[in-house]
Amino acid sequence: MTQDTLYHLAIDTNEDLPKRFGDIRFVAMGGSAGRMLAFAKRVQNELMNSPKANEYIDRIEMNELNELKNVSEKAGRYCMYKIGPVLSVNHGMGVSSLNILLHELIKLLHYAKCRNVVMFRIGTSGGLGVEPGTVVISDSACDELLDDYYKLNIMGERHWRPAIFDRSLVDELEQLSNEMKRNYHTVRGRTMCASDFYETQSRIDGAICNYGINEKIARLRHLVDNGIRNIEMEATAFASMCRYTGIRCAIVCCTLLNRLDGDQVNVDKSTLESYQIRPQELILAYIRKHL
Ligand code: R2B
Ligand code: URA
Repeated sequence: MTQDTLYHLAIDTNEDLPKRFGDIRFVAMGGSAGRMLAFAKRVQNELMNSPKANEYIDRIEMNELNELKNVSEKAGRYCMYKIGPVLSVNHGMGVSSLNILLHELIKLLHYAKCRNVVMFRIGTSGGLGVEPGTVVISDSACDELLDDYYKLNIMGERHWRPAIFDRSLVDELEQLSNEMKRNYHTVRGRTMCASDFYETQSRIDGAICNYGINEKIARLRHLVDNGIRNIEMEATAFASMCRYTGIRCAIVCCTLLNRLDGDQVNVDKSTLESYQIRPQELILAYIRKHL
């Protein structure tokens, strides 16, 4: 389009997008705004300590207070930071929120004439049969019916779009994580994308629940038997939208609990923070390697 408003990002094509965003090579996203600001600061620190710091310094968007600038602040929906070749942005919770962001982000990258961009989701999830704090690198994504597709109703018709990840990227992340010094497990596995946090994730602690604990455990074991290692709420949309538009992508999530042991997320704040840093460390290692 010759004129386009990326409404939820508060960006439009009236400005020189190739000049401002044309150097983007890595996009990292995760649900929470705070986590993506924290990641942006880690990237800033990494770039400022790299041999090419001089090159990057003018490519980091700062506000009047000399802090990282939320370039989408005016829209009041997502927080987005530009740190040299890296965009760090939060996608909110669930497929619908992620879908809106991806449409506008992919258009932004197109208008800015970016090439060979890699996208990551660094998220949280519920683990299945893994110790809390384990990191899962998704090698496939399915919905609650165990179909490896993102299903969309478009123009009155059901569309099934394959939710497939780039195998070479998954292999590389697995290899990188094996080389990292760490005191937690990292596994590769299938990720189930649910459309809510409670009933479609087989929880029994929601406001509405029509099954008991035995049915819940049987269901979760069935998921484990089908290779599923974690449950979250964005994977099928992320994998399929990136694949459809030719963008390499990967999802790395920490697990906050083992769902076979319970439903409540009640880890203390510092433990939670230490878990959430784990996927960030891996993606930062990838970016460092490819800078
Ligand atoms: C993981 O955590 C969020 C729900 O708590 C959701 O965005 C997801 O995928
Ligand atoms: N996010 C989810 O979607 N599920 C969990 O159990 C934990 C985090």
